[in-house]
Amino acid sequence: MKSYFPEIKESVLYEGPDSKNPLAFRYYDRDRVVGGKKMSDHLKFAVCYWHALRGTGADTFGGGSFERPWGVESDPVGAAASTMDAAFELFRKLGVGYYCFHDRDIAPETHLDRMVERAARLQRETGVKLLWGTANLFSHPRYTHGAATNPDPLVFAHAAAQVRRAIDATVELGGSAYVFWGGREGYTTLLNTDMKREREQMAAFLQLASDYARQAGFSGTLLIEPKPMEPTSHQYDFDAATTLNFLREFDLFDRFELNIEANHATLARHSWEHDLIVASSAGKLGSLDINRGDPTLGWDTDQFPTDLHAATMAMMVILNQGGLENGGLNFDAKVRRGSFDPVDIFHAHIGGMDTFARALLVAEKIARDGVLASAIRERYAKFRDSEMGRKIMSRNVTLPELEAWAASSGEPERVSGRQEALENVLSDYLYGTRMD
Ligand code: XUL
Ligand code: CO
Repeated sequence: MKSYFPEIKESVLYEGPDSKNPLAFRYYDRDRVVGGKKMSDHLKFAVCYWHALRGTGADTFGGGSFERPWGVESDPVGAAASTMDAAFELFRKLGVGYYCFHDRDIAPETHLDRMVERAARLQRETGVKLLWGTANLFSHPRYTHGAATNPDPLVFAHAAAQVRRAIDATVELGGSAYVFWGGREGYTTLLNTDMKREREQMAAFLQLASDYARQAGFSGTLLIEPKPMEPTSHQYDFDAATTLNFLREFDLFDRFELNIEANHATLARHSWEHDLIVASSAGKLGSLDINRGDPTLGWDTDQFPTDLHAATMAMMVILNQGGLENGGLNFDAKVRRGSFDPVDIFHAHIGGMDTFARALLVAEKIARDGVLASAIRERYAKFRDSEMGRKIMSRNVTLPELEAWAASSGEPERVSGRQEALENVLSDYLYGTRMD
């Protein structure tokens, strides 16, 4: 059988932190037990099919720069088939357990069933599983003015048909989640937009689609992926808080969880951990897209994760909520335009997997030592452990009573937040000796 990545002989191996082999893992040691669970169970990495296999290197100033040995056949089904063979060779050699797809990356428009059959066979042969599927409701010109939020119900119907098929494909391939990303569900000008109506249309779409998923036997998690803008000027699923409000407003809260992408959070001017904590504290953090942006650029650059600090903060949130159940860590990242060799795809994933493996080790040690958690616990001790604190939290007090208490107790003691001291503790875990 043809090999698309002949540079990698069998599979990428763990060689330990001292290894200088650029095609080996230095931290990701899949069977190593961390906090009672295997690394590979904590870190359910998923290769993202669209960027890894279908990425061309195109940007807003130029077309594709990659020449790939797959997907070159003149008939579209043949091209889709060789792309899928290359995909599974990549998954297998990297040793990732999962992948994610859009319907349109694995198959041309009328050939989804055929490609799903091929994917099912390749999954059986390699043991690689589907983390989540989704429908591309943004590339086709019919979706120019949105899919569910389009002013034309016929476009809504096309989108519904496409989602139906993508859900069927996800069920057939045993996917543990299904994602809705509202690519063009937003506006580019309010001069032509009835925002109230468009948000109601979107709620109707999500209700119908989630009804269908359950009827079709999908028992996994339905996820919504917030993003503030791009390609629209404003997307209705702006960030985690906005999306949670939307779900509550339209009585959809029990049906969905969130897939929080790093670069989307930063485009909303949040840190990634901000959006992760917003989702997690509502009990709604289902899955993560683990790319990163470029702090000097204001668009979705979808770069591979290399930032140990950001990855550690993410792993702290995940550990704190006891894992992700049906979710995982989807890369949703692409190699840069100048990194056009197929082997660059390996370097990129190896770096990302090692970054998260290291972040897991740091986050688990931080949790085990309990230093940061106890700082937070102590900070709220007065509220938590006092009679007045409890009365406030149970709303069992009036403003005049609080006024009387304030008057009789005098000025509150001033307590430092110790931000810099805590930052130093974190740095010591990340770069110092607390991990030794
Ligand atoms: C776009 C994005 C999507 C979703 C799936 O910014 O992140 O690729 O992850 O549609
Ligand atoms: Co994404």
